[in-house]
Amino acid sequence: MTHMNVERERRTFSALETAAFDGQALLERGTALLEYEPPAPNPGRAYLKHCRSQHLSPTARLRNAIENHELSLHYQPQYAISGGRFYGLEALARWFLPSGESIAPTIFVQRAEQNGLIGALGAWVLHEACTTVAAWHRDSELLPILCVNVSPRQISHEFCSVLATTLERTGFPAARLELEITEGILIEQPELALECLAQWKRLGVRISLDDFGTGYSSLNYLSQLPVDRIKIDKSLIHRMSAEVKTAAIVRAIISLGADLGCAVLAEGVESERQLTMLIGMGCQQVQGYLLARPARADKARALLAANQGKRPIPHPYPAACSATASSHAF
Ligand SMILES: [Ca+2]
Repeated sequence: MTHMNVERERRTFSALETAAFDGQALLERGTALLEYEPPAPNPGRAYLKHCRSQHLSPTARLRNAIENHELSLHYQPQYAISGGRFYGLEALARWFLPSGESIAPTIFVQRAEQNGLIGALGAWVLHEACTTVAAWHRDSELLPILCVNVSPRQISHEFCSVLATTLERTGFPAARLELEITEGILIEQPELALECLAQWKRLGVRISLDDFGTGYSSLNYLSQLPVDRIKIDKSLIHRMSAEVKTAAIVRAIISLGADLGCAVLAEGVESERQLTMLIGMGCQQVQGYLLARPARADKARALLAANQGKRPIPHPYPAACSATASSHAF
């Protein structure tokens, strides 16, 4: 560990102590304070350059990558603030070219959404994540909450079938799977979206509302969607230390979550100040580079093992969020 890392760790631990956060346990588990890696410059240009070198269109190249399993998954830990306990893992798709360059997820996910490949990409991510973590469970009883992002463009009856089939074939317990959606799912085909979410709930899967606080963020969505957890968008977390009004919004979302019986997680926590503020506001869960960055499956598994031993994590939040949710959660 470099001197900079050591110093950063020391300062962060001090902040955690001040906030009565169980930072010691967190740090001892070796998960904290990994260096922030800036995104590659001009990620779109690197992708186009690569496609030209392969004499393929960007869409055809992506299709090949999905079919040939060139993508991989990284897993970013999430922590419960109380006790600094490992809460779960968010699966994140990554694409590394043979040259070692990586294609930013924003580039290939957007292209997949625009060119009809999002179904195949989403199905692969779900299957790969469930297969990987189900194997951890079989081998060593490790079973975190597994969070998988679902694009609004994936919402379909076909995806519901993919979900049911994946759970059945991989043996991954539905109650440990959490699908992350955004309010965008209600914009294009709201009736279909609500139908699909009801099907997910019938399968026993949990649902979180991702990127909350951006876009429309209509409170009406919260009453319509059967969500179990709210994830506060990282843009709010980044701005709240400098903007009093943004801090007030974050505090209000945390309070709203508590009133609705939803867990609330803050995304993109990158500084001690942000963490201390969130603890003061009563936030329950955090995710971000301050604590741990996304890691390859083997590293994520090692982190989980170091944090949890061989004990499964107790179910983190028993109640669904909205009145609508309870009608679906049978
Ligand atoms: Ca997410």
